[in-house]
Amino acid sequence: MYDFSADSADCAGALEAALSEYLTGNGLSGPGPAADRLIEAMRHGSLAGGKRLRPLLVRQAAAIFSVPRERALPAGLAVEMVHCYSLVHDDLPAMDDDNVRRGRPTVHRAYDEATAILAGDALLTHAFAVLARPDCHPDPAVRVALVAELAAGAGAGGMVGGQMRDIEGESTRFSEIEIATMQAMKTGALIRASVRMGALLGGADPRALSALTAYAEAAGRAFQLADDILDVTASPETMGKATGKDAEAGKQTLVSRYGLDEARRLLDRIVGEALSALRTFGPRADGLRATARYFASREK
Ligand code: GRG
Repeated sequence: MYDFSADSADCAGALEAALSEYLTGNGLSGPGPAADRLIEAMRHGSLAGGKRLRPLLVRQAAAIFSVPRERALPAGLAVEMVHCYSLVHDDLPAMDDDNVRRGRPTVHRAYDEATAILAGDALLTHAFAVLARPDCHPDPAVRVALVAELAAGAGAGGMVGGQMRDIEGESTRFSEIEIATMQAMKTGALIRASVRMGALLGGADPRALSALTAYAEAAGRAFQLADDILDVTASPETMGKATGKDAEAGKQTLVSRYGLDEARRLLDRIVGEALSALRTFGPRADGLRATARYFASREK
């Protein structure tokens, strides 16, 4: 039987080790050596802490096609590096202006703003270098497909574009569809890319890829809705109110629009959608099933 706790802990451990090994002077050198301060800031922004859910999704989607977990690690590493870069940049004064991330000072607090910008840039850039390496997949066509998938998820039509819409929403009232679109891009696009990259590693046919895309889109919505619910319920000051840190910062969420009870009902429905998208897959999709359920029940 699939054990979510064991698999997610194993994935997080493997990811942390691979990331730590990659983020050394040797791994990062180009025509010249990477500056120590830059390497330290990249390590600060990506190692220690983090649930490593996106690499887990890559691994779980790949498992449907019997891809061994270690073969899914480089693609998972690339997605996690993009995720960590987005958090480093999201914390900057020009964005959310946060002082703490994963229980530690944010990169611009521990170093300085310019270093945090550059550390995020370098994490993003090297993510694609990881995908280009032959150990990511022996077939260069698959590696190219992985690069295109991650770029689409991370770029202007995905995460970065969603962040732009989120910023625009601070001065415009969004419709519910606009909130959902912004969230599908900002948070959902990288979750979608993670699942699809696992499917690409496994050589999924178009039908399987489309079913897994439907799963990923629902899972991404569930993840964001749970995040918005936690924003309200996990903080003692806002407990029971439909205003958490994000809502107070002017961010529009489905919780601030519907209220907590309706948001919780919606979350259950979305998790149901994610699970039904997996109905043609057998027990090998139990990992993805467990993650969708975890998204709805997580406490951090
Ligand atoms: C700045 C280009 C750019 C993009 C920022 C991802 C993002 C877009 C902003 C993060 C803000 C945020 C808290 C969004 C809510 C959803 C989310 C991505 C939460 C953090 O992801 P987790 O819970 O984090 O997987 P860990 O720390 O476990 O990796």
